[in-house]
Amino acid sequence: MHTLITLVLSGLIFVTPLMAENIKAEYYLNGSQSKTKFQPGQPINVEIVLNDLEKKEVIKDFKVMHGKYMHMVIYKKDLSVLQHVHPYFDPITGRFFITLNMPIQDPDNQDIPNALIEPGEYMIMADVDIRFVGMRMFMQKIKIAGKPKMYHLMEDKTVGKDHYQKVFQVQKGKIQETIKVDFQFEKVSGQDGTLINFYADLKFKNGQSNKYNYDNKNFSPWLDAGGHAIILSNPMHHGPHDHDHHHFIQANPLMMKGFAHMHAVLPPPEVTESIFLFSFYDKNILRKGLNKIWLQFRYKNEVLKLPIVFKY
Ligand SMILES: [Cu+2]
Repeated sequence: MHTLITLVLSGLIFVTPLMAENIKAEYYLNGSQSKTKFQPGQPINVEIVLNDLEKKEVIKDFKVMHGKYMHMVIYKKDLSVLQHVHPYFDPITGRFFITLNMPIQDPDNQDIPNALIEPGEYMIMADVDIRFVGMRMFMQKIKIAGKPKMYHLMEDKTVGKDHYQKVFQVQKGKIQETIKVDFQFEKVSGQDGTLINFYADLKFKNGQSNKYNYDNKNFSPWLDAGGHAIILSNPMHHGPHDHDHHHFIQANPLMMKGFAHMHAVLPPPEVTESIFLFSFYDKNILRKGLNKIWLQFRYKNEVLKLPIVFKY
């Protein structure tokens, strides 16, 4: 079974000694707990400390998940921007930290330099796996000054039922590629939810010709997974208070409404196709209507981010 699903299930079955309500996250943005508005492109230092309110101490015992102690997703309210970064962890103080909008060479943090340059409202979601507690998510709103440009989600081109095709012109670091993504999903009903299988088939344009070929040998794992995918449901269709219910702490992050984070294995080198399978057990989590998925792969040592808007 998929790791994430296993984690959800184990989180539900075992009663953990430390309840989510007894954890308090402190977010410091440029050293302040109250300042949440910044200029576009200005360096923003994000620090997170998690407190165990029962023991009255900082939590320092985390488990590595997909190669990192913390995964951070930052998205603009209209879903036009999504950044996936990994704060650094100081085991002595228990402090997580990352500076956004700064040049950096870290291959696992390619989204840092231009993380917050567009004016608008953003949500920061930080995922951790606390030992003896489980996975938790802590959220913080942040605003980038200026007149925000709001984009409406537009469904991408369908070629069949729950089936999309999109061509991306990718220019990143040393690579310049035209990538055709064939994306489809199927729903498999279960007892207590629906298993959704998302298939992403990636082909690369062959020079000037109109041919697209598979290129399995140039994929490599990123953070212990062959592929990553993050889905956010269209927040615009729902009340602006939707997020306020989260109170910075999710009792079970994977049950968060309108959010999914999935992983896929690398297609084995002996097969010619590059089809990535992402599975998600949807217990009324994704909303009906438009959703946006960001597929992430490591290709020729660059981490690609390929977004598709689909109807769910
Ligand atoms: Cu991550």
